[in-house]
Amino acid sequence: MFSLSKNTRILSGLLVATVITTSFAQASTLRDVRNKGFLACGVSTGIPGFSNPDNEGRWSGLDVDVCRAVAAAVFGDSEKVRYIPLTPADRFNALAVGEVDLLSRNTTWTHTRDTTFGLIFAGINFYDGQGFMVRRSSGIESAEQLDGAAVCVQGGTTSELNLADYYRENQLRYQPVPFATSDQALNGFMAGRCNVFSSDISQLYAQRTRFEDPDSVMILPNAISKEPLGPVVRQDDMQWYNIVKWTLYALVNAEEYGVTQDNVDEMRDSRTPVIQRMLGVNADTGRAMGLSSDWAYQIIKQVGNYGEVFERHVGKDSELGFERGMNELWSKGGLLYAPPLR
Ligand SMILES: N[C@@H](CCC(=O)N[C@@H](CS)C(=O)NCC(=O)O)C(=O)O
Repeated sequence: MFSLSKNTRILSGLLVATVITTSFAQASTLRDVRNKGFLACGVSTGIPGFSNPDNEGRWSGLDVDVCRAVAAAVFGDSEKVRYIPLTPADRFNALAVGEVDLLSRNTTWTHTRDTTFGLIFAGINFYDGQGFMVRRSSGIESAEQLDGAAVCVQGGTTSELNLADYYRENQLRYQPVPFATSDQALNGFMAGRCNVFSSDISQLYAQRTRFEDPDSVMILPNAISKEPLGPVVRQDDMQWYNIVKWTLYALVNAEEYGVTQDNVDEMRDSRTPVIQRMLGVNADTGRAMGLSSDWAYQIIKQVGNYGEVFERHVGKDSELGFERGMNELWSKGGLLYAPPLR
């Protein structure tokens, strides 16, 4: 029989061995990203306002700005991003196997995705819900009239799963018509393969801009689910998780403290301690994450604060025309609440 002390020695030896192996095995996405010189960011195959390429293949949108903000924090250069378009069905595997360093693509945070894929959500950059789009000529005005409808939807999404819940709960019948990409789903709807197109409401508004006559379709007032959308990383790298999480918080905190792309240089002279800390004046909030002290300054200078990003891509003067609603700061009645940078 082992004596207690021998047992303890063995245990502590095991513990040291485990610590050593795990620290050797510890993933460093930050190091890998810096070595290759760019951030591989997984985006959608094309959703206006969120992640969408122009005719020259330049990507823009609310989700793209999360990629750009992370690159600004990591490299001091928001341009060092390679965008990898991913369908809903491919996105999680692409992240899990390391094809992308970050998934930033209208992806709903759910329990299954957070706990069973080896992945973790770093936060929420858009609060959404699932809705329905119909042709105006259909005469349908509310979701309750959708009994027996053929519903175009993308496979591998929460939209597909929520539909099943919604119809079961309301004891209605429906015929799902699944598609792999948003283009295919939209074309299916346009070609009359279904009566309804169901997806996150933000994406329905985005898709509506692609109709020759956007007024020929309408989005029903019902929201049948909660869709908190946000960026996702691999679960094995807490440093990288913190970098992405605090990049989101920096965007939100900057808005809360009135720091904008235009005034960020003047704000370096601000006497407000929280702003000084945020911009790396007299404080270094970067070092513990492996970043330089001006990481948040670079985000704001190159990308802007959350409000600026929102207005630029999806706000009331953009093609999508959204009010801030739930995506407003907590101090103005919305849900955005970033922990303090200290
Ligand atoms: N938020 C939902 C739905 C996301 C989703 O992929 N929606 C479609 C709706 S149009 C889309 O973005 N497609 C873009 C693409 O296929 O690249 C989820 O995470 O499952």
